[in-house]
Amino acid sequence: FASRIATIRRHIAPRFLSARSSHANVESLERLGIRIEPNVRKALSEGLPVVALESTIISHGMPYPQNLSTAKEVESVVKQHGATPATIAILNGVPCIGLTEEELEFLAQCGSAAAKTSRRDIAQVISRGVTGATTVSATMFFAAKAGIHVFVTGGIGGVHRLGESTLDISSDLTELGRTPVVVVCAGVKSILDIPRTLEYLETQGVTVVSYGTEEFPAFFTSKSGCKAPCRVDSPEQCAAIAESNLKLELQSGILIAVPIPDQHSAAAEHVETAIQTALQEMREKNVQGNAVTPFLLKRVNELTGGDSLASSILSCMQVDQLSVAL
Ligand code: PSU
Ligand code: MN
Repeated sequence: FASRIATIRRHIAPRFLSARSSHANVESLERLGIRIEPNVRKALSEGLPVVALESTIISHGMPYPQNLSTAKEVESVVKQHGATPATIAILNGVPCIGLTEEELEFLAQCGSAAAKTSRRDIAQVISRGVTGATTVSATMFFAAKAGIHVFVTGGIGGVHRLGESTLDISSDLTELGRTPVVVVCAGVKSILDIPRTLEYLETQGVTVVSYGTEEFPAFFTSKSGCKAPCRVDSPEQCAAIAESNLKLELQSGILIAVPIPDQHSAAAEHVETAIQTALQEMREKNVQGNAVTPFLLKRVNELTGGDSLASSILSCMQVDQLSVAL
């Protein structure tokens, strides 16, 4: 898969580049107080491919030091294939597009001391001058502002189990409905209600495609029991969808779900048992709001003896490769 990428990217990139020039104006971003890391600045100014990466997965999604090694490794996969990685975060009140190695390290050590920052939190985190790790929704917002069309992560947020009564629906889904960025991921974790997540994405007008499979993947495994609305089998097909979206200015996002390879998938039963236990503990401890997802990720990892974390890391690497091809 990796060996096809360089050639395919050469073929695809120019189509994206023509669309890219409509956005990014580095000076105007800097006037807004957004800091752009020099390598990203150069790539954006020259219209070269840039891949956005989120930072809540670093601060709240994985423990130290695996969070740091994964963050570095995904950046290096992006670089190896000729694109520039731009990890997005708010450091001491300054939104940053692209982080230095020291800044990645700082954020990884901050862990949950960094503010988990989704769209609703952006303004208050900046005004208080604190450090915020951006979720998928906030990362999409900044990526779009900078004219970055492709963003890669592990798992996105969704409709939580029992979301029909709690209304706990991730702002990642509404952001996908309003921001034209291609989000490449490994699907939606089964800590969430996957069928309702897909329903909600349809309501929001999000283009959802699965890569190389009929099913929408469930992150830890390639199977969720839910059929994806559309199947694609090549980076060219993904790029053609993105091109139509940009050309027509649909303004909504595209979700590309790449299943974890079967040999790496965690045993579904094992994960489901851990999820049930974690959900029970969550209710007992009355965990609510934006603490829910980090709590579940941490407990499922502990209860599966690190299996879920190992799958998470592998999934990140895998989806990374496709994002670079775009
Ligand atoms: N799912 C994961 N890993 C993560 C997250 C979700 O498997 O790290 C993070 C992402 O940053 C995502 C956020 O955008 O959690 C969603 O949080 P919430 O459910 O509170 O919207
Ligand atoms: Mn929520």
